[in-house]
Amino acid sequence: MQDIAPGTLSANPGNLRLTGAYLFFSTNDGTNGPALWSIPLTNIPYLPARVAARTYIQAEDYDRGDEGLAYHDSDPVNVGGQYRTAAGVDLTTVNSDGSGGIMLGWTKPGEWLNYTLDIVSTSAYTLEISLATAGTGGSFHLARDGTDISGPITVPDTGGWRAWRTITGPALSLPAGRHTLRLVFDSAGATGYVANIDWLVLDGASDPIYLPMVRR
Ligand SMILES: [Ca+2]
Ligand SMILES: [Ca+2]
Repeated sequence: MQDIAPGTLSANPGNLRLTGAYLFFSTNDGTNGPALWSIPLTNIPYLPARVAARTYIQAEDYDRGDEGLAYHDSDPVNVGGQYRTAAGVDLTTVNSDGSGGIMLGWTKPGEWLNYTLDIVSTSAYTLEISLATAGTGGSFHLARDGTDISGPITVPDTGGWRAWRTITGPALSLPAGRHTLRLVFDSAGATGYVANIDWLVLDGASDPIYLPMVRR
């Protein structure tokens, strides 16, 4: 554990950047013993929680946190330049005229995004995904707490990068409690990209999920 010299925190208020999974606090007795308490710096939903039985997960509302903790993107720039401009995840508008909210674009194999969910009751949830692609060859999967729970989801050719289609994925079994759902991009089509994603829906009929508040 690394101590911060007295005065450092107040020397540049507003300019302190913290990286890592947790911020630990311990006593100043020189022993660097166990932390008294800690603040998580990842697994933090981007927006306040709400409840819905039919739950929209907006792709752009991935968890707060740094590259390698909340997401992995192949370059540090937000290529689309919209919404969360300080992170490397590539976001732009759903429609070319700027309408329709925000989508995730420029997705490459190996990239991933985390979504922290608080699931009230163990249930099977149907999965729908709004996506757009030009050409075939893309695939991705969903993992829960590091385990693949969807298998490969093949991306159809929707006829263009803003030609949106909703596809139905496999039913997902989600246990009660706090879990991390990870969207993982696996293979790309001829363009080198996997798919543009607008949103995912988890529909548990009467079983709600707490998760980041949606924007329509
Ligand atoms: Ca990027
Ligand atoms: Ca990307």
